[in-house]
Amino acid sequence: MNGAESLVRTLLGAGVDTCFANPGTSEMHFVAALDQIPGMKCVLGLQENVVTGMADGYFRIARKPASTLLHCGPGLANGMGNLHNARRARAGIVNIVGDQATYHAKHDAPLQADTDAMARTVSNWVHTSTRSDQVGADAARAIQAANSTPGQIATLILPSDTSWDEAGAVAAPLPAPDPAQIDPATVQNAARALREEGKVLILLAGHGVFAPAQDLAWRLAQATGATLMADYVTSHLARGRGRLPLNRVPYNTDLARETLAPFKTIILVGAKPPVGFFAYPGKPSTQYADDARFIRLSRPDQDAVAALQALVDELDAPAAAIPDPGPRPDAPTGDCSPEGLARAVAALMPENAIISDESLSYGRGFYPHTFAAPAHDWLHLAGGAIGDGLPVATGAAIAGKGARRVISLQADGSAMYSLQSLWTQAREKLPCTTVIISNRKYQILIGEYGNVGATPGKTAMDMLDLSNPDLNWVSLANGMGVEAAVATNLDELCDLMRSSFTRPGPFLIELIV
Ligand SMILES: Cc1ncc(C[n+]2csc(CCOP(=O)(O)OP(=O)(O)O)c2C)c(N)n1
Repeated sequence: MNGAESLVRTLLGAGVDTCFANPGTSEMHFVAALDQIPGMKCVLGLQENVVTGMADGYFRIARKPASTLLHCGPGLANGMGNLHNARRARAGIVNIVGDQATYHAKHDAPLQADTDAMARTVSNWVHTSTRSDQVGADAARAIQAANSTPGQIATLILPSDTSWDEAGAVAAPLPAPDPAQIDPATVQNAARALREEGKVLILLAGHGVFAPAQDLAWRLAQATGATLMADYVTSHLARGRGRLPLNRVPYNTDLARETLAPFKTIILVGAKPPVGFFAYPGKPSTQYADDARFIRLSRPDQDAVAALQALVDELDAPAAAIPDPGPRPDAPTGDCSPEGLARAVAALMPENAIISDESLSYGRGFYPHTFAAPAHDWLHLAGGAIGDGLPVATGAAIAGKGARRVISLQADGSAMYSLQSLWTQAREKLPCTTVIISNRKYQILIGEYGNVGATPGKTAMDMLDLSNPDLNWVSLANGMGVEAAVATNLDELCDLMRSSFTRPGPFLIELIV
C-alpha cells in the first residue's frame, strides 16, 4: 500500500467521506487511490477558493470535516481567502495539500513555494509528512485536530514521494479532544450579574446560537430580564419558527455603539468583545461602551450548551417556550426592495432550507422579515473575505444530501470572485437557488468612501462600478450548465423562486435592483 492509499483509508476510517478537490501532478497518487478505494465522495471545484469554501459550507451543515485536495503552494494560495473565512467561521477542515517530492525541493522547480508558511497563516494545525510510513498516522492527527471544539483548519502537506512510496500504513481514528472545562467561578460571577444588575447582555456566537443553546438562553432571558443578541460575525444561525428572533450586533460601528451603549455587563457565550471590521478616522475601534465589563462564560473551545446549562441551573431558571413569531409573511408584490426580497424568501422557502447570505449592503435588514419563516439555517460570511457565498452554498448542499434547498442571497460583485461554484452545482445536480442581487456596483464601498472622510471623484467611482460592460448573469450561469432568468420586480422574483424550488438541480435568478 502506498502513502496515498493509507491516507484515503485513514480518512474513511475516521468518517471523513467527502473530498473537495482541485488536483495537480503532485496529487496524482491521491487521485489514483480514490479510484481504487470505494467510499469517498469526490467533488471537483474549478478554482481552489471554491474548493476551500465548499469544505467550509459542508462542515457548517454536516458538523463534521470534509477533506480538501489542493495543488502545492500556489493552489493553496488560491484557496486562502476562503480558508481564512473558514477559520473565522471555526469550521473543521482536513486540508490536504500536495507538494514537491522531498528530494526534488532542493532544485527549486517552478512550482516550488513555501507551502508551510502559507498554510500557517490560515490553519490552526500544520504538518508536513516526510515519509510514506507516517502518512496514515499524520492524517489521523490532522483529523483529530479538525474535530476539536469548535472545529479547526488542519493542513497536512504531502510531498509527492510520501504518497507514492510503498510503506503506507493505515492509522486508527484518534478521539476528538474534549472541550475545555467551564469554570464554575465564572458561572457564579455571571449568575450574580444577572441577579443583581439591571442591563445585562448575553452575546451569543458559535454553538451558542444553535437550537439547543437558544432554548437555554431564552430561559435565562425570561428569568432575569437579560437581553440576548448574536455576534455580527456569527457564521451560522438556527432561525425561523421555533427558534429565537435574535438580532445581530450591527456591522456599522456607530450603530453598534448605539446598540451596545446601555450594557455595562456583557456575558460572552462563544463570542468575543465586538470590534469594528475596520478603524475609521476619529472613531473608536471597539463597539461597546467604554465602561463595559465582560464575563467570558464560554470561549469558542468550550461547550456553549454546557455553559448555558450551568448558568440555568445556578439561577434555577424555569423552562420557557420560545414565543410564536406570528404569521408567515405573504409573497410580496411590486418593486424590488431589500424588505421585499427578505419577505419573498420567508414566504416561499421550503421547510429546513439553508440560506447562504453574502448579500452585503442589500441584506442588512433581512432578519426581522424572516423570523416567521419555517425553521432554517442561515449562513454568514464570518471572515469578511468576499467570495465565500456561492462555494459555501455548494458545500452546504452536498452536506444536505440533496434533501435541503439552499438559497444564496448573493451580491453580484462578491459572486464574481468564485462563480465557478455554479458549474459544480450543475455537475452535482444540487438543489441550489441563487439570487444574484444585481446592483452592478460595489455599493458598500461607496458608503465606506464617505466613512473614511473622502469624496469620490470619477476615477474613484469607476473603481466601484460594475457596469460598462454589464455582467450578464443568465449567460454566465448558462455557460456553466445552470438555467437562469432575470427578475425585475418582486412578482417575477416570487414566480421564479417558486418554480426553482420544484427543480431537482440549480437555478439562478438575476434580480435587477
Ligand atoms: C477578498 C476580498 N477582496 C476585496 C474586499 C473588499 N470589498 C469589500 S466589499 C467589496 C465589494 C462588494 O460588492 P458587492 O458584492 O457587489 O456588494 P454590494 O457592496 O454591492 O452590496 C469589496 C471589493 C474584500 N472584503 N475581500
